[in-house]
Amino acid sequence: MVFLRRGRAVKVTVGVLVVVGVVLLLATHTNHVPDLRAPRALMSKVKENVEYLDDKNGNFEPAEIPTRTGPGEGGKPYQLPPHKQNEGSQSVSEYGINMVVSDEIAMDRAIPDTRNPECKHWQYPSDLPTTSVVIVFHNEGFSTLMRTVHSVVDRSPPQFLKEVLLVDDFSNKASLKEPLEDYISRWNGKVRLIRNKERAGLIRTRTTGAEEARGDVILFLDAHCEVNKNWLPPLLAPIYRDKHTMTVPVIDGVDHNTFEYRPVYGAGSNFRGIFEWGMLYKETELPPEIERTRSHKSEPYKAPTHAGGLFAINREYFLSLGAYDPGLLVWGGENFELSFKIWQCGGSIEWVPCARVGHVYRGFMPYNFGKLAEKKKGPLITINYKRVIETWFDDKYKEYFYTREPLARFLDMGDITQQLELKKRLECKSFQWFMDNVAYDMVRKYPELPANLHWGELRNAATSQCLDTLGHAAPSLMGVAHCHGFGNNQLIRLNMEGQLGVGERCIDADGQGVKLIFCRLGTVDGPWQYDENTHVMLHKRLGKCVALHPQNNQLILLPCDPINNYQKWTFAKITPK
Ligand code: UD2
Ligand code: MN
Repeated sequence: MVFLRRGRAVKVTVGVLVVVGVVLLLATHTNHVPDLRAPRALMSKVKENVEYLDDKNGNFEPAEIPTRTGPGEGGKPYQLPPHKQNEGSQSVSEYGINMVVSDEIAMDRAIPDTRNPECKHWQYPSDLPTTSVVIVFHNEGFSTLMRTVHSVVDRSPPQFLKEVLLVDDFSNKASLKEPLEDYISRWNGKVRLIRNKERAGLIRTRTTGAEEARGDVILFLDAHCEVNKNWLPPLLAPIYRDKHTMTVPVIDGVDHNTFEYRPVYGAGSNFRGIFEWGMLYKETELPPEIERTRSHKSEPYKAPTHAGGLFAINREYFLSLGAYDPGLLVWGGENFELSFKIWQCGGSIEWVPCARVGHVYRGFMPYNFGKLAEKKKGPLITINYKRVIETWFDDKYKEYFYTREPLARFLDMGDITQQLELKKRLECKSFQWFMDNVAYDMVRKYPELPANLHWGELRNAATSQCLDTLGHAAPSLMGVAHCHGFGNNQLIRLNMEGQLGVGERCIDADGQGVKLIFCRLGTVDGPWQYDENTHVMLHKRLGKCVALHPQNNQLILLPCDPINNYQKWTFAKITPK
């Protein structure tokens, strides 16, 4: 487990070379080239490795900071006193974040070190690339934005931090005008601010940030983050080794109400980013194939995709990939676009357990898409997904997306000629290659989808109402409601294997009624059979049919009666609005 730079190898003694040989052999043997120098305590297998350490290498672990007390210190939750709670709730509706709480907490508070203890021992080269941390923001709260900046400046070795580049996506809050400029002047130019002249959305604003950045590496963060101890070197080292590698930190949670800092999972667990066929982002445990090749749980590992907000990449490499597809609008899908592009066109993505960053997950999106959304008809995020899959998926896989999101077929995604040209010019590999070599564990959870036999609103013949999730999250009872023709909670699909689905959820039934449930991972079949002639929906396992109770309007299963209108259902067409 050695991180060796070519130039330095000449200096080492013959004895050391033998050890290096053994190590390299081991590495090729396991078909796994480790990224970082192993924790020294764990090196005994290959002898002490002190020889490889030249004095310029280091682990960049900062000194312990004396514990402070105060609101939110140590990542503890903070509760407002009663007389401030009202104001607090109001700020949540404005920002999706309790800004009154945030304002009470020091902008340079301490947070718990959530890393695997091994992380303290990794050694990194001394000449890692310089970094521009790029933070795009639109109407974010001042203290959360500045807490992000403080954490970056305070927890990054200064020689690797070229700058923090703030890119304002046309915010209109007074606190983000002069007060922001005044505040960042304390960093004497290390923190730079540029502003969009009109709203561009987060995706295009990130591309602007990349173009303007001055560091070798660009590292994107959301505007409500707190980076954890010694987060930067582990993200830079894999890029230093191979500049076609993009790196991703592990994202811890910061509560939007109390600012409690919570590790997303224990230091011993590792997950990686995947997606389901409706292009919802998911995470899954490291597959055994990868786990087997690893000698340390704190080592970086390859991952098919990432959540989107937080990652580092060589700036020129990012720009050579065309940055983000400029046709993507505002928010969503850009994480997939970049991931497929990187993997299929010869690069790779690594998740880095020793880099932890806290992120405030908001309950809702506090901003609207403004004029950017008016220009496009149809749900903007699905349009983004469509651009991405039409560019990067093979035909077979495109069908899975349209099976899961049938309305997407009718959406206008704009022109993707340039994206297809880029794919050709860079001689990118097929999506099948990506599925076979990178995301091979995905089908274990999200198998290839059988086609839909029917989809649309499921209308009852007696009341003309439609089956509806009623906006409830699974698991919950399904109901009926006035048919609205927009799809969403009323867009029901029945596939060839008898699975009834709505969005990413499935429908089943028991003695209590018809239920919205979590689909059983790894399966695509279900208990349903629809009779196109009699219009009954049979639950094969229970041998009964879906009926609407004439008195209480609830859904129940009854012995099938094809004459009874309360048991008759038709799939009615939905067209995108
Ligand atoms: C996630 C990502 C986010 C982005 C998004 C999909 C994480 C932790 N977050 O949603 O980075 O990839 O998925 O696109 O992975 N912003 C603008 N202009 C806008 C809208 C947002 O500059 O028009 C800024 C916003 O202030 C924030 C960043 O973009 O700094 C991300 O937006 P978000 O925090 O609302 O996205 P999030 O975390 O829900
Ligand atoms: Mn965010």
